[in-house]
Amino acid sequence: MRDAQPKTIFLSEYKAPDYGISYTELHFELFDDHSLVHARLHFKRSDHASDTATLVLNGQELELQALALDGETLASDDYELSDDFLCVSGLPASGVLETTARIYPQSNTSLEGLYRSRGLFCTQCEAEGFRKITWFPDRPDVMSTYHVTVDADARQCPELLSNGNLVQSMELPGDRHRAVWDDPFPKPSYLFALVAGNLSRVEDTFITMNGRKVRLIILVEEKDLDKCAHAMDSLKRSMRWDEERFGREYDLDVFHIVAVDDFNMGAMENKSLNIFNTSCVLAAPDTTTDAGYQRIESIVAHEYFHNWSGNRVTCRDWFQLSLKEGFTVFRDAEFSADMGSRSLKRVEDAMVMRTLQFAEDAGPMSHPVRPASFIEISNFYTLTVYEKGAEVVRMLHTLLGEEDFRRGSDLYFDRHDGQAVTCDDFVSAMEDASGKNLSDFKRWYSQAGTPELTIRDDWDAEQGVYTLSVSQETPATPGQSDKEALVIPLAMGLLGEAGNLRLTLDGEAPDPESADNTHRILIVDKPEQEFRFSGLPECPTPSLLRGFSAPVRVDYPYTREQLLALVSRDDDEFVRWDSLQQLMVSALQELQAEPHRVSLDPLLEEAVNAICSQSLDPAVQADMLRLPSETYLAELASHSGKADVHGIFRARQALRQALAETFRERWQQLFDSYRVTAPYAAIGEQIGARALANVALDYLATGDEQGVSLAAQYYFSADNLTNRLVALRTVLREGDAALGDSLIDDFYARFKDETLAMNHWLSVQAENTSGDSIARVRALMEHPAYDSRNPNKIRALIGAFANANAVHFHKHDGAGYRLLGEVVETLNEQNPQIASRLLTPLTRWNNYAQGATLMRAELERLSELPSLSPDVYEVLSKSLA
Ligand code: 0A1
Ligand code: ZN
Repeated sequence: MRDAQPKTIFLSEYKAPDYGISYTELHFELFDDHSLVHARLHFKRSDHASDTATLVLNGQELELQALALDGETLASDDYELSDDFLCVSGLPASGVLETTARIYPQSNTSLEGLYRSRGLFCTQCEAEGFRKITWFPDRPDVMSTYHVTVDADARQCPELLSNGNLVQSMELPGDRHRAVWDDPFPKPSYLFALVAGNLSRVEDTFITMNGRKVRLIILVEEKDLDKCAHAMDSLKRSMRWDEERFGREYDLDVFHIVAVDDFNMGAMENKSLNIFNTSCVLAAPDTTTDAGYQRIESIVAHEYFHNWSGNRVTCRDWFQLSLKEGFTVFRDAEFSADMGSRSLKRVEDAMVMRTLQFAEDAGPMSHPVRPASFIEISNFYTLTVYEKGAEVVRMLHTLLGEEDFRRGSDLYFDRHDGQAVTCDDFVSAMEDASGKNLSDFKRWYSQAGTPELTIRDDWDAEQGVYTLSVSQETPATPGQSDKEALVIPLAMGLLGEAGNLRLTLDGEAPDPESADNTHRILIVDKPEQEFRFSGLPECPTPSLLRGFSAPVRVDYPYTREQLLALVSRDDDEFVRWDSLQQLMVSALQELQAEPHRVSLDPLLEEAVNAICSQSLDPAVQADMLRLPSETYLAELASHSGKADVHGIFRARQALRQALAETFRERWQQLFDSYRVTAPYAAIGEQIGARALANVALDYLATGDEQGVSLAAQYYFSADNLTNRLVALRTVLREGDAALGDSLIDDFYARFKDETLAMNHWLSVQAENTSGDSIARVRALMEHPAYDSRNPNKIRALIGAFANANAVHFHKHDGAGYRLLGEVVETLNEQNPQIASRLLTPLTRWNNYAQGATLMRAELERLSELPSLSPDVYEVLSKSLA
């Protein structure tokens, strides 16, 4: 926390460093009440730097104990020490700078740098945490090899780990011991890691494509040893997949995953020593949902894939964050698609984009995939950098095709191995490998906001010619009022009475041989364009943005009949899902306008019938039959006006009720036929069946006493967390309060010692809209199951309340906003990263008619606090601008 106004950093001001550090020796002495960090930095002046250049080292919250150059203590006029820097001048062209820092991991609550989680020493250095460990040029373009010595108490810390290979271990006097680690791969400081503590291990091996044996080690608290199998399997599958799909082999003889309870994010890809939030590694049927199992698989894969896309080739500066994150999310999404169902993964990713990323892109923190400026980089680990960044890579894949894309990725890794590079370098490799000019495409990296495609059509019955007119527009975003046209791959087809029609696009020779002549990728790259299809026997219905081929909104005036046709018969499962969502959205909008309307639109009824009766992947079917979420509906409403969360809530209740009643028999049939009776396994087949049976159960219990008792029975007979939570949520929503309370108590009695299950217990109650949610959340903040310093608990209770209980968060008296504001106020001092993330729902004040004034007032109150962290300051100042 500093009092000076935080500074904005600009991409345009990037300068290569004046000194490199080729080799870094660190010696840690860990004690209970403090730690000492001795560093020996082997520096070398860069060719471009002047002889008098200063060596600038970042350092925060460090106490200087010793400082020497090439073995000689430095005189005080040779260096300058401030809160954030150590600057040394008068240096030779190369040499060794030695420092000793005293630090206090036990009182580090920010969870950046070296800190303690349940006694365990662990580190989190991305993005700028290394500077809280020692003085160093803490920027990703300074890559160094590391040699790390760790000394600690032998009984408290039997495990001493760092990156690379263990080269020595020995006992020391006074019941202490030492381990020495050497990492031969040059890396930026953000990939440094250290772990010391009492952990138990699960071990396995992997034989790489070239026959090398790699030891795989997962380290957890002893009580969690039985929850590691799923992560280990996921790791082995990821390693094989990266060899097969991207030709990437693991490069060291050992790979560690360590699970820690107190962690700001999901996980971290430190070289050979990944550190994970326990919630992203540990899996057991009673404490992990199906979605949790899938999330663990994809995060384990994501972190592993970073070994190439992030570690071997890293980012030149933090503006390039999406270079590693967008590419790695694309890689993990492809992995998940290959492990499970491709259409399901696409539908679920599109849901996240449209619900959350579009909202971010339209809000006050909107920024391009490659931001041009920031105050605090931690605020830019966003859906835009990660998910939209991955969509940008996916579009490149679509434009180039799998073969050229793979060639481009091979070239990128070959060309830049061991370097810190930019998004431009990535695109250049794709250009050079494919021979395609991607200079216009690159605007996706620099332009913020969600483009909107307005599509209209014309049918010339006489000529059999169908014309699509497409125009694109990207709305202004903060600091970017003028937008240019983007290159948008628009995947599409045309649906006729008997199925998808063969397509002949003007200017394209008909190709009767092509097996795939009902599907096209139109390249939309101008403000306005026309695409003419000839030789058509009938006026078609356009099937647009198949597979969510670009992160854009589409405005085409579908009739309900057309949507029904697409739901029932289109070839593309994303379009089928989306069309049913559109039918539900328009039914919900009507219900909002006319709350007493009773009858269900017959076309929606037919569409639901069609989906229920076809044999589709049950997991996709389940997503199709679920109501659009309140958050998505609020995002849509605020795109065209203001959102009324109370109206949305009531309309959803009414539509749920109507669907429940109209299809009662269907729900019963689906529930009976998909209910899983075999013992729990987190395998695709069971996960899909459970999803569908559980959607059916939710409808069965809607406004129906018998259905509620069925849900209660389902709760008690569940052998897994997925079913138990679905039943619990349903009973809380539909049953009486006494029954709800008894299940909440039962859940607590069963799982009070399982902290990850307790997180769900907190969330379910925070999201429960019955009764006084605010009083309940405040009471839970005092409950032993809560811990106001643990990010998982904060997200589970406060995050769930603010993001998933809109009617109470937006209570008219502003009590929900105040609750969030109070928590942010405390966290601003304790853990600024979590504080600023938690603020997100308040930053969207402009989307709401009723709450706007009170939401802004809460932001203003916070902005007047005496010592704002840069993290919170940035979000507040941009939200109030
Ligand atoms: N690079 C990690 C995410 C991560 C980012 C920042 C962190 O601390 C501020 C921690 C983890 C990933 O993409 O998984
Ligand atoms: Zn990542």
